[in-house]
Amino acid sequence: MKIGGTSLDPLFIWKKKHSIAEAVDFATSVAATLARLGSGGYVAHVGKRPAKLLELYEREVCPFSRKVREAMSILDLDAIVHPCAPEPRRFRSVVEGYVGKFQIPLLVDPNTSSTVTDSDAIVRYLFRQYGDGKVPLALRMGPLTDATSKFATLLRISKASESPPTKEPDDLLELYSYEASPYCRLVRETLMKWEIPYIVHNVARGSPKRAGFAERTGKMQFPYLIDKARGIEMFETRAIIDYIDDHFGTNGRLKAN
Ligand SMILES: N[C@@H](CCC(=O)N[C@@H](CS)C(=O)NCC(=O)O)C(=O)O
Repeated sequence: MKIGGTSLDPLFIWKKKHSIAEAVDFATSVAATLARLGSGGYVAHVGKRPAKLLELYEREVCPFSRKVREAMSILDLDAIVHPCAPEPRRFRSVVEGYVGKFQIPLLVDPNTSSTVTDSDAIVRYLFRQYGDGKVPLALRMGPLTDATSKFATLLRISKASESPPTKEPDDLLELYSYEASPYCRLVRETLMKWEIPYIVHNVARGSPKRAGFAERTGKMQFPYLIDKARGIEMFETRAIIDYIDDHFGTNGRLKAN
């Protein structure tokens, strides 16, 4: 079943008469992408593909996690994402088990039995393992990379406040997304808020996955959410956020006991 599905329109928030707060929310998401000069918007250097899905423990409002997400978009890598809210509950002990303390981003690569911490080390690892070894300029400018990533994160700091308890969902959602998309960011922030793990299919411009996606869904528009357990597939950022809130948030099925 498909829900949502009007064509991509940058003014959809206005046209659907959502609040000014939502329009500002979208504007700061655009600004966050611009602050990083669109890094994570285009695929490059696609190398060896991992046979098993990578696993990433991260936080949408973490400047170091952002660098890793950009790298994964550039390398067209899919992953199981374990989003950790600002007050992490669900994955805190898992990360502590791997690292010895809570620190994100954390990459677990079952293909090489590697566990990598520290964003720069993870970025280098990903380009070495799944690219041509060359880290793009936007991700290897040291303090400047960190400063712009922190600025982009600051623009979205309003998303760093809430961390409500939820129950673990039964099945992994799947999200077609890429780091530089201001629309996709809003959905990922919602998944972070509820700490809902999901499979991310990164589909930045130039992704070899895009042709198959358009053939399957009838158009090229992201984000796109798949909830296999409920037979749901949907376009449209606002519809996806409402769906996640309704089915997985504390107002929905995952309401904490
Ligand atoms: N040098 C590390 C720094 C990572 C870092 O400081 N991560 C923060 C989140 S942005 C963290 O894990 N803080 C612990 C916490 O949130 O409890 C890197 O580049 O990955």
